[in-house]
Amino acid sequence: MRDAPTHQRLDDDFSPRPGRRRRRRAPVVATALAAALPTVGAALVGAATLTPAHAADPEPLRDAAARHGRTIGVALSPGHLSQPGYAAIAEREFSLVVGENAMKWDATEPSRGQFSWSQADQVADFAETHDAELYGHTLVWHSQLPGWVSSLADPTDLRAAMTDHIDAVAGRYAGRVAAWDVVNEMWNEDGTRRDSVFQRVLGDGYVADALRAARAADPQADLCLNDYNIEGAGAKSDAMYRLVADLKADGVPVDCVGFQAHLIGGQVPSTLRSNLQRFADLGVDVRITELDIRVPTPASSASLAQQAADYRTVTEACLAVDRCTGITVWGVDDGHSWVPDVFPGQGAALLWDASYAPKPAYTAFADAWGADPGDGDPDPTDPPTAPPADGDCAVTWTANAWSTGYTGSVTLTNTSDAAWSSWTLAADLPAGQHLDQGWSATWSQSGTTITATNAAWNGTVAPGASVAVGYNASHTGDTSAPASVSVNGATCTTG
Ligand code: 9MR
Repeated sequence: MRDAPTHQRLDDDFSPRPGRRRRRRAPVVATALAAALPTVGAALVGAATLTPAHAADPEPLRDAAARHGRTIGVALSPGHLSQPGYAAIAEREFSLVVGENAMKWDATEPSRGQFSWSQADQVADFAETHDAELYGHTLVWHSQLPGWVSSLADPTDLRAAMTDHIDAVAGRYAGRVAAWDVVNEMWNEDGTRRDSVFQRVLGDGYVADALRAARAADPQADLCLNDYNIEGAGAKSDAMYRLVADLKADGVPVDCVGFQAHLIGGQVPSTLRSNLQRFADLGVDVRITELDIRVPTPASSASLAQQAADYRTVTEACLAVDRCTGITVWGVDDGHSWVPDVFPGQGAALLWDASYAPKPAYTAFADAWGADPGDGDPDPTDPPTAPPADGDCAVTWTANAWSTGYTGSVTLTNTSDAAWSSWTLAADLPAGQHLDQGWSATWSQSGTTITATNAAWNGTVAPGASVAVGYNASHTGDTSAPASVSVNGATCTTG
């Protein structure tokens, strides 16, 4: 979203426009939460099992980035949100969301004038629900382009198709999108223009036309040009640099350049920082827009260590450039990455592995952003955490039984005023019941007592939020629910 400039922009001829919002978040600071917490009294029990946020879970990446006035983004595929591990990371960690495919031409206008918004709307809604910026990707690109566009040969017709598309897509999300990749991947490696239908039929000027059309459709969004292999100095990067300089000199609206950064482990360009800086010095924002760092698979611990160092290097380069608005990673986890499909034998390119476990790359990335690792070291800025009180949780417990067994479904709701950063449920099973196996938590039984401790992806439960878990058990006739259930040592209300 275009904002009041924190730097002297060279594009003052385009400003001010109404309705600009600040892009950068206010830094996160310790709040008056401590004062709002209830007085600790005799009714509070079980302090030992409720861990303060800094002692259990690492700080969300987005909060660390906010302290730098930047965002950490993710490429989201809404179809994957049904997987709890994917959704939990996407919801918790990122302050910017871009559709991995949802806003591309083939997804939004598969036939001329016939628009399809369901995927794109899901991404936009996800961003809003989770207080993340929405980044638009992409309006004009040679790939994922429907055949009806590629076959247009008349310049007037193609220009109309392009501007109509921009008008419809950028217009629909106007006011919601912080920045658009208006033109994507326009360059060959040698710095000549890629031979797309737009280039062939419309010539060099299609880029300026697209930018102007985007500005008309959404006057608030920042307008970016985006490409890969422009992260370091070289012919392709030089071509983009000259184009941006020329566009600005000609008064064409361009606000930002996206550096995709689909990198190879051990090969972060040494000129990354200086290259970002020279673009910033043209008066545009810069961003790492599609970061992933691929390694040979199966990944060795040495390659994952190198990858971790690379994620740190990229972060440090962005942080060293004042106009670098942040970093977007191109996917949540290694199980949902484009890389192995396109580069067989390579992959493991993201921060979480295919089981949603954080990788060394995550640890290095989080550390480079200054995130509190949640290792229990006291953080003087953390507010004190109150121990849980009876009634701070609510539980529903149902059994779907057959003659000798049943499936138990348990929903825990945090009815307290403070988020849980981890949770342990404890209950006594009625006589004759025995736990066989459970899911969405680590389950165990000792005597009649069963305990379930959160999985890696569902430990954080906001006030008012719920988490569902389940288990299978045997029984000898009594399938009733436990008489009493506690979470983190506090007795829950049941119902
Ligand atoms: O990650 C995207 C993948 O799911 C698609 O199949 C692919 C189609 O071209 O596009 C991928 O995303 C690309 C992005 O839109 C532009 N830069 C390169 C990305 C990786 O190919």
